[in-house]
Amino acid sequence: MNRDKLLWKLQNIEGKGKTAVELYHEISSACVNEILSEKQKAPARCAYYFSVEYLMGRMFFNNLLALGILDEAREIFAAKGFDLNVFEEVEDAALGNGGLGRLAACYLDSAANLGYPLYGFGIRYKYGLFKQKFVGGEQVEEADDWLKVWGDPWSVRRSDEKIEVNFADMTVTAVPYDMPIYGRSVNILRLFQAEGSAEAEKISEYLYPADDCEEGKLLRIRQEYFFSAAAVGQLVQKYVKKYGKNFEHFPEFHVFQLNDTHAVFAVAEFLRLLTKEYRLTFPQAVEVAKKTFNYTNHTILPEALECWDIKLVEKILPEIAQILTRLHIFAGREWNICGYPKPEIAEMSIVRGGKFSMANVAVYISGHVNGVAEIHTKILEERLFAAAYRHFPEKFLNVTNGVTQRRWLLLCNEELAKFYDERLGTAWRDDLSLIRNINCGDAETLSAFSTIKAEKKRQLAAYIEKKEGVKLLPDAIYIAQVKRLHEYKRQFMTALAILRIYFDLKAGKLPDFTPTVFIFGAKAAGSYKRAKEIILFLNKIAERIANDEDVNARLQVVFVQNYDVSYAEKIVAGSDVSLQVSTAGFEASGTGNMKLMMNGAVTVGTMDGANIEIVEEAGKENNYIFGASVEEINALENTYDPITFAEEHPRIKRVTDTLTDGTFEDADGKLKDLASSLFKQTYNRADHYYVLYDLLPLVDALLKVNEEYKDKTLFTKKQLENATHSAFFSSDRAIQTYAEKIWGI
Ligand code: 26Q
Repeated sequence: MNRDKLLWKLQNIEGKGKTAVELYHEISSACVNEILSEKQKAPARCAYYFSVEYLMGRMFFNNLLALGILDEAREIFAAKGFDLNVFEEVEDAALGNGGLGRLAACYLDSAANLGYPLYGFGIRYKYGLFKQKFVGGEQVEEADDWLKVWGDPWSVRRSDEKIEVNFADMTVTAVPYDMPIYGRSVNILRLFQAEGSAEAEKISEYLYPADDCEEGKLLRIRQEYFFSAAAVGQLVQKYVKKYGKNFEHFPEFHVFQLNDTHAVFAVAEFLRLLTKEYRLTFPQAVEVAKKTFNYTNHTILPEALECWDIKLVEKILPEIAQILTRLHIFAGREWNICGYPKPEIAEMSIVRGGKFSMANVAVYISGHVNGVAEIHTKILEERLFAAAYRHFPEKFLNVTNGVTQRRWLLLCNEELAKFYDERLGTAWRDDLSLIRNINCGDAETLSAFSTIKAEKKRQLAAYIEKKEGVKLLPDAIYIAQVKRLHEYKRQFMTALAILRIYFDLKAGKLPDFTPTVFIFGAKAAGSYKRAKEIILFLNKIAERIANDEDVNARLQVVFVQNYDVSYAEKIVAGSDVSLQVSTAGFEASGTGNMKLMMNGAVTVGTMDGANIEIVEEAGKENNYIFGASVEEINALENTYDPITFAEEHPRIKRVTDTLTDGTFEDADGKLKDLASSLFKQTYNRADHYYVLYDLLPLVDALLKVNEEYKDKTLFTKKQLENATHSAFFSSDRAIQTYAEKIWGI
């Protein structure tokens, strides 16, 4: 990339008389053209990432930063009387729900920066994740028409590379939109748009707004097959053109990574093409596939494990259903010959109870299967895929997640980046492990860090005031719980803990309480009733506390609307404390925990997901671990009775009673329903996620933070220890691991 030429081009963009949208397009297009003008030599072996979600966030600032022209561009346009910050209004590219989609975005960023050839495939949704508003404390969803105002100048439509995808009842054209990812190498994220009949176009209209699946949905199957088949079709076509029909060498040039089971139809399509179009025998095709595919699991929630009704698949994809059935028989025969016990074969089977188990397809075909944190991988090996692990232990490995320090530090906290620059030079930007060399015991260093944290808190408060119209308490501890809304993530438990603190404050039992602000951000899937009730409950608590003169100078709750990547950038930089309180064994990894840590928040968390590795890196003494471990939870399973438990703990009962005793207005019984999730068997057992069991330990942990925060130097040191020990959680490290251990690129 010719930086001077690009800057010169920007210099020559006429500012006068142009709208912000016009300028946005001119600047973005100049960058894209410059990036693409660079001729890339195609590497022999490439990795391909198959993901139904990419949560890219705002592209503009990140790309200018990657190009190394962000500061200059700001100056150039300031001189023309135009403030680039206007582009903070540009919509996020929110083509994902949460962790899994954002991880894909971080990985693309890291791969390009490290110069690894990693190409992404996915869907170009017309509408991204819904926009969220609160009306009377309740979540209201609105369509995310992200292209309407600002368009998408960071992508290039490639009509010349379109490809047809066939369903039994229609043919759909998949038109690629290529988004260059700039770094040491220029990689491409290729998102397919569905075109053709009105029915066909529906396929790429909406992102499924749930991060779990309750039942098989026809449109979801169409989406998954649509992009998987388009991607596989193109790669196979290109290979045949270049190397002919001998597929023996295909795995030398290609390695596929399945981001969860959402693209497992790619396996079936690959087998279909090789056997039906290129005349390989079925065993030959399976052999090639086994050398090509790899699978990452991101969840062990039973309701999120994809199992598609065979009848449903047969209806719209008869050939694919046939191939999966054949694979089922083929694998079964293989396992039988090896003499594996019947129950274990049943456990690993592709067809189970009239459904295709997509996870079992993935595990069978993949050369490598990985979990996303140590404890999660262990759970996969011991529970979810125990039989497969027993017979194919060599397939399994752990790759703990990571996040890109470019967006989650350089971009969102330039003050902290400068702090490192001044003390370490700039080499840490590409090798984050160097930040460990900061001396956390040095008084001047601590004071500088504390000044930065105070400034980021001030910026966050200003932003929240602008967006929500709420003035945050100054000089308070900022505690953030920001993530998708899910029962297992236990925002509900935090709500009850806040009520506990509220009652104690009111009763004068906490005379030395340091003012505290709880910041929540979360979207609930539109159909997830219970999650929406938790949002309502938290908003009611926020209102109650705000209106209570006894406590509102010391305690505050704010639930921000429309939490997204751009909001996250502000919150992770401006928080003191990171709440990661999932029921042990349920959060595969978490990545928000890493972003907050990188910006110097201490963790109040359970021994779950990557929290365990976070405290290993930064020290247990610098964080606040509480609650039941996986082993304890497992042991409780048959004995835990939340009703008795609450009766035995009046401090718990006092707060759960507020759901039913008229403390809060509840004409439509939503809070009553929440209470029943704790005390009655509903779709889960009573208090399935051990909210009450871990509640008082959470309150204690929060009060410990509150006490220790008073020693400013000590607390700042804890924060800095966390920030400077976050290098392991860089997605650069994660991508290096994938590249070396799985992809061989
Ligand atoms: C499946 C079928 C039908 C409709 C939707 C889905 C679906 C969609 C999204 C199922 C799951 C997801 C997303 C899962 C997810 O985001 N998991 C998170 O992945 C992160 C990255 O590895 C982890 O850090 C989190 O712990 C994990 O919850």
